[in-house]
Amino acid sequence: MEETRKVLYSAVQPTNSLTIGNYIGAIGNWVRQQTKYDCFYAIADMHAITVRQTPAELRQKTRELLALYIACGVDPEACVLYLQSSVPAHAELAWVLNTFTYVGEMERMTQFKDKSQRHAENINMGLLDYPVLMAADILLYQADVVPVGADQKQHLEITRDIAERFNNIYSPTFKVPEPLFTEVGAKIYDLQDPAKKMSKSAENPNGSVFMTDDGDAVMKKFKRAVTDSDGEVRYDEEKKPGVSNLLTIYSAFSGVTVDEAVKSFEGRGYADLKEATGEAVREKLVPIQEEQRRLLADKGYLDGVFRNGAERAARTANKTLEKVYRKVGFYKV
Ligand code: ATP
Ligand code: LTN
Repeated sequence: MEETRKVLYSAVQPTNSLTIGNYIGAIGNWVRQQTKYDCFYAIADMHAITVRQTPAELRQKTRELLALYIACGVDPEACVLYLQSSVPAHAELAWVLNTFTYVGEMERMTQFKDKSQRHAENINMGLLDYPVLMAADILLYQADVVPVGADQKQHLEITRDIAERFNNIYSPTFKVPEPLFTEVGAKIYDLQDPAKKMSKSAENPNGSVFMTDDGDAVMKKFKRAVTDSDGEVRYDEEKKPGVSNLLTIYSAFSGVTVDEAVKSFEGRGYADLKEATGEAVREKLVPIQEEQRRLLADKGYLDGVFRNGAERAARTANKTLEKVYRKVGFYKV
C-alpha cells in the first residue's frame, strides 16, 4: 500500500500572519491530503528572505507557522513536516538548476515583476531566482503533485520546464510534477475589495481575516464586508463578487455546499449572511488558536518536530541530489 501512494509537496512562507485564504486554499486541504498522499509540507524560510525580514521576527513566525500547521490538523507523524533551511540540499540543487534556467524566463515571471515593483529598493538576485529554488523544493522529493493556487501556477510550469530540460539533456532524473487544483474555495477575495485576492500582506487589514484574529475582530470584519445594493443572497462571481465570496467562505467553514448555503439564506438579507459567516469562521478559529498557543508553549516538542522532519526530508532529498551530482559530472570520492 505505502509504496503506491503518490508524493505531494507544498510549502508556505513564514511571513506575516496567515489569512483564512491561506487556510482554505492551502493548509485546510493539506489535512485532507495527508491521508491520500505521502506528503512533504515545508516552511519556506529561504524564500521568505527574498524580501527583507527582521531576524527575530522571522524566527518567531517560523515557530508560529509550525504550531499553526499542527493546530490545524497537519500530523507530523503522517507527513514530513520540516523547515526548508534545515535541509541543505535545497540550496545545493537550486544552484545546479540555475544553470538550466534562462535569465529571460525568470524576468518574465509575474510574481517577480510584481514584487520588483513593490520592493523597488531591493530587487535582489534571490527575488529573480525564487522560482528556481521552488523548483528545487519540488524536484528533490520527486513530487507527483503540487497543490497550487492561481498565483503559483506559473512557478509550477517553470518547474516542469526545468525538470524536462534536465531529463532530456541527461536521462530521466526528475519526476515532472502535475498541478493539483482544489475543489472548493480555490480563491478567497478581500472583504473590502472583492476584486483583489485576500492576502497576508494587504494594505487594508480589514479586508483580510487572519488566523490569529480574535472572535470580536472576526465578527467586525465580516459585518463590514463590502457587498452590493441588490439585496439578494445569490452566487454570481461576476455580478456579485462580495456576496459570492462570503458564500464561499461560509461553505468552506461550515462544511455545507455553496448551493445548500444559498438555499438556507433564501429570503434573508446580507446582515444574516455576514453574521453567519463570521460565526462559522469564529467557531473554527478559536480552538485552532488555543491549540496553537498550547503548542507554542512547548518548545521542546516543536524543536523535536523540526529535527525529526529535517532528518526524514534530508533522506529523500539527498538521494535526488546525489543522482543529479553524478549526472552533471561532479567527481565523487
Ligand atoms: P503574500 O501576501 O505574502 O504574497 P499570500 O497571502 O498571497 O502572501 P502565499 O504565501 O503566496 O500567500 O500563499 C500561500 C498559500 O496560500 C498558497 O498555496 C496560495 O495559493 C494560498 N493562498 C494565498 N492566498 C489565498 C487566497 N486568497 N485564497 C486561496 N488560497 C490562497
Ligand atoms: N512560493 C510559495 C511557497 C513555496 C512552495 C514551494 C509552494 C515555496 N516552495 C514548493 C509549493 C511548492 C508561496 O509563496 N505560496
